[in-house]
Amino acid sequence: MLFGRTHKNEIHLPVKPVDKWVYTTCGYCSTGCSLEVGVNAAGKAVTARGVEDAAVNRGKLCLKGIYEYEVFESQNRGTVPLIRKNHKNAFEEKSWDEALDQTAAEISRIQAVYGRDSFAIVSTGQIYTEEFYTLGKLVRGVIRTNNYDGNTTLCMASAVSGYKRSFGSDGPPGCYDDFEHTNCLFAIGSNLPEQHPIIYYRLQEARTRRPFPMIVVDPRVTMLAQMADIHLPITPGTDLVLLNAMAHVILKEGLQDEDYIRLHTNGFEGFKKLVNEYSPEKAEGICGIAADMIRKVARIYAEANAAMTIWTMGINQSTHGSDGVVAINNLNLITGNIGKPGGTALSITGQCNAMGTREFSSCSGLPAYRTLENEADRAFAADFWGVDTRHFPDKRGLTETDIFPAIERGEIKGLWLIGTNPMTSMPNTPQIRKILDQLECLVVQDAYTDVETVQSATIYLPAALWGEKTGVFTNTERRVNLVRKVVAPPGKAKSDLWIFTHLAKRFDRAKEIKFAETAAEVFDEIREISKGRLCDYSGMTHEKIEAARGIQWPCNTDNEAGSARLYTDGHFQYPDGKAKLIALPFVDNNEVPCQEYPFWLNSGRVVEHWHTRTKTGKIGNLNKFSPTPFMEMNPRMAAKMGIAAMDYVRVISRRSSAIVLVQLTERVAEDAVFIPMHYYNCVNRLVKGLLDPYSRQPAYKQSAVRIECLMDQDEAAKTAASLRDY
Ligand SMILES: Nc1nc2c(c(=O)[nH]1)N[C@H]1C(S)=C(S)[C@@H](COP(=O)(O)OP(=O)(O)OC[C@H]3O[C@@H](n4cnc5c(=O)[nH]c(N)nc54)[C@H](O)[C@@H]3O)O[C@H]1N2
Ligand SMILES: Nc1nc2c(c(=O)[nH]1)N[C@H]1C(S)=C(S)[C@@H](COP(=O)(O)OP(=O)(O)OC[C@H]3O[C@@H](n4cnc5c(=O)[nH]c(N)nc54)[C@H](O)[C@@H]3O)O[C@H]1N2
Ligand code: SF4
Ligand SMILES: [Mo]
Repeated sequence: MLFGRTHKNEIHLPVKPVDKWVYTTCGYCSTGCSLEVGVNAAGKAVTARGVEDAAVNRGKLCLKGIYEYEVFESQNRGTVPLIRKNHKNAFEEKSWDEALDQTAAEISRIQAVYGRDSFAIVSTGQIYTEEFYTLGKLVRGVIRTNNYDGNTTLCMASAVSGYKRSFGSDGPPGCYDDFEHTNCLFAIGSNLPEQHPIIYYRLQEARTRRPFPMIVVDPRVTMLAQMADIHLPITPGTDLVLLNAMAHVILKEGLQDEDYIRLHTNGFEGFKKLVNEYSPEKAEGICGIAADMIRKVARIYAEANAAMTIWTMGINQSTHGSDGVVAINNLNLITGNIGKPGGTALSITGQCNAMGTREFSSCSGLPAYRTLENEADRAFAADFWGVDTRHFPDKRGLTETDIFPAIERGEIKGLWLIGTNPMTSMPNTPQIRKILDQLECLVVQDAYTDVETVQSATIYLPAALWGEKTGVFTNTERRVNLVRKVVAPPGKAKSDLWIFTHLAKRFDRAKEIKFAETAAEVFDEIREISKGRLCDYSGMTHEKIEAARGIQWPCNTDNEAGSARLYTDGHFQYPDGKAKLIALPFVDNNEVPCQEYPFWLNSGRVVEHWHTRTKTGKIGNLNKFSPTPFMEMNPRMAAKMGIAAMDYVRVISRRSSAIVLVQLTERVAEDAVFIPMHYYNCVNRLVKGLLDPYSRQPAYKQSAVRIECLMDQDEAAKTAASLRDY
């Protein structure tokens, strides 16, 4: 006899006639999945599929990638340039000529009246590398403001800073294939299954084939923590203490790799002296992890033939973000786990092209990891572009998080935002609104008109989105991958590349500088300018990239197929070729819970939404999972406070307050709550966002709040809705 449901209806997949499949790379997270979009005979995108022979995703996609093609027909796309006198007036539709003339005129006027650096520019991690490169040339060569940054300061700045301090350069040394070789995975402040689902799939596939211990450090019981062998629910903001104590145990018990330390590092003595002060017992008192457990994980890590660490925002978004990254690098250097299969310190990147901006946007320096501080680098870039080297500043200007206070102080009068929405994503958003409204000119270049920042804009430039233009992204493992144009942008929207090159034409000083107009031509320039650098693209072309389904830099004539790992020979980017071991004392400077604000406020992401939801909030199959702001709260604490599931509560910090629905879950500790970052007028009204001293990245993960019950739930629902509607 047969058991089970033997009589099943056949599965019928809806027929979507596809005329051609267009090769792209997903435009959400930095996993970098290859996906093909199916286009019908009428030229409409109707479906998508993962690319089976792609090294990254092997045919798989997460739910965001599957539905990404629906953005082509999403609501509230910008289709025409808009201008108004100030944010209180109504917008008027304008031609591109009028909008670009006015943008150039405003930049010139503000610079003439208040000085070169009084006009600031903040871009993104979500446009193509060719666009970043062109923007960099426009800003450094033509506009010449030094107050130019990317939203990557909210995201990857601590990883960049930490890599530079340890290895002498930015650049993640490892790759996803390291999961196939490692004997221990240490994941700290990263929730891979929700935020990088396909990297997680690669990890799980490797663990299924060949089990190895996974240790997860996160104050919240995330999906990754649930899959771990050991979960360390650390006291928020104290990772540095745990990492120092692990190094303490390793050195005390002689588990370090002496040869590696001697041959490839500097600074061992000072480092040893410092970690000697961080006994597991002392660490336990600060980070809340039992001393014996610290000893245990340190031994597992150091005794593994190959051990790797991955991390994301739990480390980067902290007052010791940069130090946390250096501490991870320290741990890997003393155990000889850099540049070897399965032995690495791999920062899991955020946005689809956060790497591209680091490599080529010239935000914090000059193209291909050149720096403004280095005279030879300045001379090279000036000569390459045909710019007088004296126009380059000799150190980087303000970061995004310092640009806003400078606007408040009246030092910056004009701002151009490209592909970022600080009115929802920066800490303390009520203050951000006041600051933006203070500007004489705010230019917003975005694909959508309902981006909250547009409410304060004087000029709005409608941009084409992913898949409406051609170009490349670099993913977490340094893999450069191609997005081909699938459909035309709506209305008069133009690619960012088009906008940059056409804006450049408005400035007399651009006359001597050549701006390539197509992505393929710009890519040729990138190949040339990167030749011989760590991020060498010289062996790649768009066609080669598509055929290989992505190529990892460095790629040149010696390395035609690209490079899986950096520093395989133990030679680092410091002049003497050695990495630095750096002593890192822990400074406890966070906002911590107190009697008046007794809860830790943690914030982050859910799998179905992307950041400020300008894209995913409009895709029905994604938005339906979490259409409203909510807060995870521990059921025991909720019961003590008389709060039931799905109640509205008011959450109050020293900055402001927000109203959220309560979701009860054991994922959070009794003294902690978690609110996703995706909703306007919500968690970032509350977040303090203290800055890391090196990276200037905000500590989004640690603030103190209190919770108030609301008697009139109908009224609360109305207030919550009105807060969202601005
Ligand atoms: N679905 C989806 N995926 C995304 C994104 C998205 O918006 N949606 N955004 C992309 C971007 S830009 C980024 S940067 C990444 C972010 O990817 P992740 O960093 O993995 O995601 P987050 O949820 O921001 O934070 C990760 C974890 O840090 C933990 N954490 C909080 N405080 C601490 C602490 O003090 N110590 C430690 N060790 N951990 C702590 C949080 O509890 C949380 O589980 O995701 C990328 N992928
Ligand atoms: N509380 C809290 N806040 C956080 C975080 C957190 O963990 N907690 N995480 C921080 C992190 S890691 C990040 S990365 C930031 C993200 O913060 P933002 O960058 O502000 O968020 P996005 O919603 O991704 O904004 C990108 C914008 O670019 C537009 N866009 C998309 N594609 C294109 C294009 O091709 N061209 C142009 N011109 N525009 C385009 C989108 O419509 C959108 O408005 O948020 C930060 N804020
Ligand atoms: S894992 Fe990231 S890159 Fe891959 S499909 Fe999902 S959102 Fe896109
Ligand atoms: Mo990010």
